[in-house]
Amino acid sequence: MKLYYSKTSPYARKVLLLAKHLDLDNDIEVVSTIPLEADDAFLTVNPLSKVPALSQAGETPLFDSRVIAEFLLDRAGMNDTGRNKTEILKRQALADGMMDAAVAAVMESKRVDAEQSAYWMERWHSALDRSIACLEDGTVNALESWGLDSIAIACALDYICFRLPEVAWQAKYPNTAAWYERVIAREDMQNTNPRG
Ligand SMILES: N[C@@H](CCC(=O)N[C@@H](CS)C(=O)NCC(=O)O)C(=O)O
Repeated sequence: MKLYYSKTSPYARKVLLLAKHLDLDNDIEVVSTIPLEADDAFLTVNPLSKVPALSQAGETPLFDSRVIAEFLLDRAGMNDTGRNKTEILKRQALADGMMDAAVAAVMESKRVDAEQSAYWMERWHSALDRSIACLEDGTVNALESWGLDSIAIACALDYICFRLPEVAWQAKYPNTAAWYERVIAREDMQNTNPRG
């Protein structure tokens, strides 16, 4: 399997960490990809021109990160069912939404000042603050072990620290900060550090 990957993409990091967690990473060749410079070969894998995407011989390619995560969990025979699964997917949705807001804010900040929207910046930053408040109010306590939901949340929080250090959420949300400090020290998180 080929995983089209960018080390600065929190969605791609989520998928790679999940594959490692499921012991499937040896089946995966990581293909470093810059989606904004996508060539025709990559566009046939993902017409949306986004990472991550996953291709396998004889199968249609898979995207986005949520679909790839389901595929990996099924392949490993480790997928949950029922209410437990719904809660895991909800926590992943929160994490992915945090990534969406953070990535959008980062992209907006790269536009020339006169073209930036203060309205959208405020909406994305407010969404981030409410989402971390939601983690602090209970979601972070519900993370029982390392798996899709905790991986997704760890990737989202670390992306905010990496790209939006001005958000400075740790002092306001100490339970979440303590959880983040624990998971960021993991070897797999260190090995997929997007910095540098
Ligand atoms: N919903 C998608 C989001 C993926 C995404 O937005 N990836 C970004 C990198 S962080 C990308 O490839 N952007 C290129 C573009 O938007 O053209 C997923 O979960 O995989």
